[in-house]
Amino acid sequence: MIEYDARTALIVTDIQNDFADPRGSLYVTGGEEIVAGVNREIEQAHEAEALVVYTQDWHPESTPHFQKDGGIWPVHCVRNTWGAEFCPGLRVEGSVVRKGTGGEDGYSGFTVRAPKSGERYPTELEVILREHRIERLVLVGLATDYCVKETGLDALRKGFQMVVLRDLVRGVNLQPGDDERALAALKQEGARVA
Ligand code: VGL
Ligand code: ZN
Repeated sequence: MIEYDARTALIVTDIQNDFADPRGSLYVTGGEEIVAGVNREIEQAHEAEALVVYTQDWHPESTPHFQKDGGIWPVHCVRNTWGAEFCPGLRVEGSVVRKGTGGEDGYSGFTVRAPKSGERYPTELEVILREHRIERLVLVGLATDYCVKETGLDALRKGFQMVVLRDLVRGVNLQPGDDERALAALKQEGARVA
C-alpha cells in the first residue's frame, strides 16, 4: 500500500471512454479493470490530503496525431465527445490537465509538441505540482506505453520521485511487450514499480 501525504500527488492518466471502454475507438485491453483500484487510490490520497491530478487526452477533430491526418492513431478523445469523457465509474475530484487541446501531438502530461513547428511547450501540470510543493508522484492510468511512460519520464527529469502502480496501468502494446518495456524504462530512470 502506498503511504500518501501532502507532498505526494496521485496522477490519474487518461482514464477516458475511448481508452478504457471496450466500445472506445482506441480501447486499451483491460482498461476498465483498473477503475475500481484507481478509485481506492483516489480515496486514500484524499484521506491523507495528498493531491490528485487527472490528465485528459483532448483532441480537436483533426490533428496530425490521427491516422487520417498523417499520424498513427485512430480518431480518439475528440473534445466534448463521449470518447473524451472520463469513465463514468471514475471518481473525479481534483484538477484536470488537458493535453492536445490545440492539435498538439505528444503523450506527456507535462509537455506537448506543436504540430507544425515541432516546438515543445509545457502544460499547467508542473505549475500545479510546484504550487503544492509536491515531491513524489504515484502514477496510474492509461496507457502504460504512451502517456504513462512519457509523463513518468518527464517527471523523473524534473526531479520528482515516483512510484508506478503496476496493477493500475494497462498498455496499448502495438508491439507485444511494449508495456513491460515502458515499465523497465521508467525503472531505469529511477522510478519504483510497485
Ligand atoms: C495516448 C495514444 C494516443 C495515451 C494518447 O494517453 O497514452 N495514447 N493518444
Ligand atoms: Zn491521443
